[in-house]
Parts: sequence; structure tokens; C-alpha cells
Amino acid sequence: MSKRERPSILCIGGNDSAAMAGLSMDCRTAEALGAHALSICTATTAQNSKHFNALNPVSDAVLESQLNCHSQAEHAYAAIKIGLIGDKSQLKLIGNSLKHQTAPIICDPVMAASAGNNLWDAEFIAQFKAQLMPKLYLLTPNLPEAERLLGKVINGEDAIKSAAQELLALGTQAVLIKGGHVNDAQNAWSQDYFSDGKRSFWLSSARQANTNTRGTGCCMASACASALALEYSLYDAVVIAKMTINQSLRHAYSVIGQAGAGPLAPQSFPIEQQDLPHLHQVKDDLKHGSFPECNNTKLGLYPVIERTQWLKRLLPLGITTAQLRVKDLEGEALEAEIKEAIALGHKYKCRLFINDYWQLAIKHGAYGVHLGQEDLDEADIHAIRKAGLRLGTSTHCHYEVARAHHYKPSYIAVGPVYPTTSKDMPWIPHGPAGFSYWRTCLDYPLVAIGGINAKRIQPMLEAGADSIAMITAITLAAAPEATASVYKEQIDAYQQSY
Ligand code: 3NM
Repeated sequence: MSKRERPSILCIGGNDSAAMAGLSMDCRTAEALGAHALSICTATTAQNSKHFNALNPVSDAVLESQLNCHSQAEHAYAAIKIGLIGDKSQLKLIGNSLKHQTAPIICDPVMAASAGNNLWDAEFIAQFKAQLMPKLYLLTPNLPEAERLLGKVINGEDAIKSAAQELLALGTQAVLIKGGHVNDAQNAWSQDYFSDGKRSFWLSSARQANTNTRGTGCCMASACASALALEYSLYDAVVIAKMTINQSLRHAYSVIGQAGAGPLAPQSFPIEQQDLPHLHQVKDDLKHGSFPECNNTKLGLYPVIERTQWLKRLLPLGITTAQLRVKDLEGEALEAEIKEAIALGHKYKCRLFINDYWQLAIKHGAYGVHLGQEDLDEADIHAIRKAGLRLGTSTHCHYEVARAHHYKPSYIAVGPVYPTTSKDMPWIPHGPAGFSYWRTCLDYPLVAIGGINAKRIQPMLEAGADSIAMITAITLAAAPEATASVYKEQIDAYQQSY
């Protein structure tokens, strides 16, 4: 996709005459994120910042003519977002017209705007469940909407989790139950719960004191659709959408002369750490302190090696960061290897990170532990922090960065930056431009990893890497010590000049 080409999303929803929510917000959100919104109008609502005066659904013929004119083949839209549906007849029409859709459908079940005319009555809900739910890729109800869909009160963490499973059982492939609007003065957090039956997690952000919140639901769902259209995975899309909401709330404004709430103001594809949510498993697990900082945030050349033997060759060169990544030892042999490595790390004042084996790292007093995403689930993060060790984590995408950010590690590794043969990688390499995105976004020391060789050191330094991690460029070099020394000098010289 060139910079001057944008993917489109098909937005089906109402026109808000106050231009705050509905299609107005869909268009603004898509525009900010780098997509283009096609807009299909279901109702020309009459509303101002305080009152919803009339729904004004368009006729079936008007809706149908719009749906027919945007055939997927012709417009190649990459995702569909459904918001306000004007009446039961429209629901049927939309259901039928989306029957053979291949684009993912995201539905924000807008109920509030229909308050007073009882649009979402029992019959509408039954029809919605039968005709739309099985076609959905993602449903994004807020808590009261989820309650109405399921016909029951949803109270507390367990109830939200089982409500998500019940909504999945109705046919949607994934659900995001939004808690942002919950008026709970005790709760300083805005917390949404995601599940697709395979992965489930909370997205939590500090609540913003802001009354200009019109269009939040539309913004969240159309941000998801836009991120999917930009080829992010669904897990990344919900993180990007939460970042977009946080950004848009920070920039929300009131309209001069209007007494009620003003709209959110999406600005751009989100790129600020302050907007990044925490991604975690247990709702109230939000009290993580930061891990200790490394004694120098410029971690420099960072060899990742499988055996302590390599440390004996490399540490005398003055290398100050290294990782022991043992994959084929266990029991006493493993412990002896780790123990010896840690002793060498201390001898040479090297920041030695032990990959994975956090208990042995704590037991033998390592400088730090490095955990991959899979290992984050298994490890006792509190125990590592309590023992005073540093923590480094691997990340590859928004979902994983939000998960790493939850634990406030000492550094974040971003990879693969180039294609690598050292590890199975389902990820498209970031390249320097992708790495620069994370450099701008994150305040953590950043380690670049994956496929870095002599020619690729400079681009990664220029993209803002604090550290260059390497396996094969050192271990398979004809003269590993000489090669590592050259790389070290190059990296040190660059970092000292800044
Ligand atoms: N982790 P080489 S890439 C261990 O992207 C590892 O998280 C990666 O080896 C990540 O320098 C990688 O030989 C392999 O490409 C790095």
C-alpha cells in the first residue's frame, strides 16, 4: 500500500445532526487512522448536544440503493462497521445484504440513541441475534448493551467473563465488552474485556476526567475496522482502538454555544505511550510497580548466546550486555551453566540476562531475566521484581507491547526487525520504519532483534535502537571475537555521539 493509497471500510449507521457520533465519527476516525470510510446512512437523526429528538430511519429503498452501490467487488472495502440500525426492516435488509460478505463485520449495537422509541425491543433483539450475530467478526457492546442483549444484569469480573462467552455462543467470533462509561467513582480505570474463545484479556486505561465523550462507541468500533483494514490482526486492532479512544479523549472538545457534551477528536494513527492500555488477565491486577532501570539505558551490543562458553570469549572484549538463552539443557547441567554464566557476568560487570529460567536467575543473583511472551504467562513476575532483578521482554506487535507495558519492564525488545533464521517467526519484519514507530511511541529502552548483520546495524541505530541484539552475526562469523569488537565499537561510537 503506498502512502497515497488507503483501504476503505464500509460504515453503516446513522447521521448525527450534531455531527458528533455516528457516521461523522466513523469518517473522522477512519481518516485519522489512515483508512477511508464509505458511509451508508440508515437514519437522518435529529439531535443536539443534549437531546435526541428524532430517529428518522431512511426507507428500505434508500438504504438498499446505498448498500447496492457499494459492492465489495467494486470498492474492495476491507472491513464493515455497523452502528445504528433504524428499524427491524433495515435489520433484515442489512442481514440479507451481508450474507455473502467476506470482509470482517464489526458491530457496535447502538441502543442509546433509540431510547424512547423502544427500537431494541424483544423482537428486535431476537432478530438481531438470529440475523446478524452469526455473521459478526466482532461485537462491541458496552455493559448495558450486553445486559440487554443477554436479558440480565452483569455485575463483576466473573459475570463479565461469562457474559462474553454467552455472546460468543450466539455466533459472533469475538466480543469486546466496554466498561468505559461505567460511572464508578471508585474505579480510576476504564476497563474493556475481550474474548474470542481462544484469547481473553482486559484492556485497562486510566480514566480521563473529561465530559466531552460523544461518539466513543462509534470511534472504538470504526478504529477496530480501520486497523483491520490496515492489515493488523484483531488482537492488535482492539489495542489500537483503545489507544485511539484514549488519544481522542485527550483531544475531545466542546462546541461553543452547545450546552451538552462535545465529541471525541481522533487525531492520527496512535503513537504515544500515554495512550497504550494495559493488557492483562486479571481485572484488578493493576498495581505493578516498575522494574528497576538498567544502569545504562543504552544497552549497546547485545549478543544472545546458547552457552556460557561464549561469554568466556566475548566478555573480555568489554561487552556490557548479554543474554544466556539455553534451549537444550535441563536439571543439574542447566543450573551449572546458568550459575557459571552469572558469575562471569559479575566478574566482567556485564548486564547478563537469563532467558526463561527466572527461578535459577533469582537463585544465583543474575542482573536480569528475559522473557518471551509465552514465558510471561508462566513466570511469577512479582517474584522477579521482588528479588530486584531487571526484566526484559520480547514483543512483536501492539498486542504484545500492551502486554509487556503492563509489567513495566526494564527494556522492551522489538523484533523481528529483519528476516531471521534463528527463530520461527510468523511476523512480518518491522524494518527500520516499523522500528521507528515503536521508538517514537515507547519511553522504554528498546532492543532491536532479528536478522541484524553488519550492514543493518547503522539503520537500526538511526531508527533509535538503544541496543542491537544478535545471534548468528556473531556466533557464525568466521572470527567471532574480532567481529563482535568491530560491532561494539561502531555501536558505542554512534551512541556516544548522541
Ligand atoms: N528473538 P539472529 S528474533 C531470539 O523477534 C530472537 O523476538 C527474536 O537471531 C524476536 O540475530 C530472534 O541470528 C533471533 O537473527 C535473532
